[in-house]
Amino acid sequence: MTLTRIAMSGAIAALTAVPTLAEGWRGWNIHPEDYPNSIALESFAKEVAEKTEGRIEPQVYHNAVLGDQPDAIEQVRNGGLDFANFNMGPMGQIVPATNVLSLPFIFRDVDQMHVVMDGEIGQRFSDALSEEGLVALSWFDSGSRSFYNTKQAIETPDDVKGMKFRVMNNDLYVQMVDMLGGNATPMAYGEVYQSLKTGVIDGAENNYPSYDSSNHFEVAKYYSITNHLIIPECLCVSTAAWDGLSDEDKAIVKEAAVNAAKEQRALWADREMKSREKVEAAGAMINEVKDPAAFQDAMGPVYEGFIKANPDLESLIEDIQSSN
Ligand code: GTR
Repeated sequence: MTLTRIAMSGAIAALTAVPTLAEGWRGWNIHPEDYPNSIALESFAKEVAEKTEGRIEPQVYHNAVLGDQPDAIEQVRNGGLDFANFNMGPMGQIVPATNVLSLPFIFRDVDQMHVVMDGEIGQRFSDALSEEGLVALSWFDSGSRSFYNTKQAIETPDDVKGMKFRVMNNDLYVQMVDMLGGNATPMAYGEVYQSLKTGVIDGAENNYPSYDSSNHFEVAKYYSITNHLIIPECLCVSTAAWDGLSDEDKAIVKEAAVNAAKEQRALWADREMKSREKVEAAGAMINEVKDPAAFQDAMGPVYEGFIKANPDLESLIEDIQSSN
C-alpha cells in the first residue's frame, strides 16, 4: 500500500514537501543481466515506475540470488516476493493444470505455443495460476528444449540409454527421460554446471540461450536437437501485490507486462541465433536427431499416465493439440 506522509516542521506544515513512500516491489529472475528475459524485466520495472510516477518501484534481482525457482514460486505465492519470470516447468508441481505445458511435444512449434498462450487457452492457465496466488500478466518465450551431454551425439532414443540427465523439478520430466531409457535427476539450475563438470550427471536439456548463458556448453558439448519441450514462461505478480493496486495502477502494470513480453520475444529470436553461433564457435557439436518421431512415439506412456491421473485435463490437451 502506498503511504503518504506530510512532513511537519515545528508548527508549520511544510506544504512543499509531500513525499510519497513508494511501494518497493522485489522481483525474482533466474538469468544473468544480458539475457532477453532480464532485459524485458528491467523494461517492465522502468515502465511501471515511470507510469505510476514512483508509486510502485519494482526492482529485479537477477541470477537467482533470491533463491532457486521452486522456492521463488512459493515466495511469490505467499507474497514474500512481488513478481517474477517463471518457467511453467517447476510450476506444474504446484498448479497441476500447468503440467499440460510440460507434456513432451505438446506444441507443434513455438508459433503454435504463442497462439495458444495469447488466446482463450492461455487465459485458462492464468485462471488456474490465480487460484494459487499468482497473477500471470503476460507470456514469455522459452524456445524449445533439446538434450545435451558430455559423452556422445544422440541420434536415436537408444543413445539415451543409461545416461543420467538433470531435469527441472517435475515428475513428468523424470518419466520423459525414463521412457527413453535414461535416468533423470531433478536438480536446481545453478547446480548443473558443476554436476556436469564432475560427472555427477552426463547431461541436461535446455534451449540455446540457456545452454549458452549457463556455460553448460563448455562442459557438455554434444547438443542434439530433439525439441522435446516447448514451455512458456509467465511474467507473474503475487496476488498480494496485485490486490493492493488501484484499478489505474493495475492497468499500468498489465500494459507494462504485455510490452515486456513483446520485447522479450523479439530479443529471444535474435538471442537463439546468436547463442547457437556462439556455442558452435566454441566447439559445441550440434546434430539433428535422425528420426524425431521416434522420440515423440516413446512418450505415449507419459500421456497415458498423465490422463489417467488427471482425467479432467484431457480436454485441455485436445484443445491445445487441435488449435492452429
Ligand atoms: C531456462 C528457464 C529457467 C529455468 C531453466 C532450468 O530455460 O528460462 O526459468 O527453468 O531453464 O532449466 O532450470
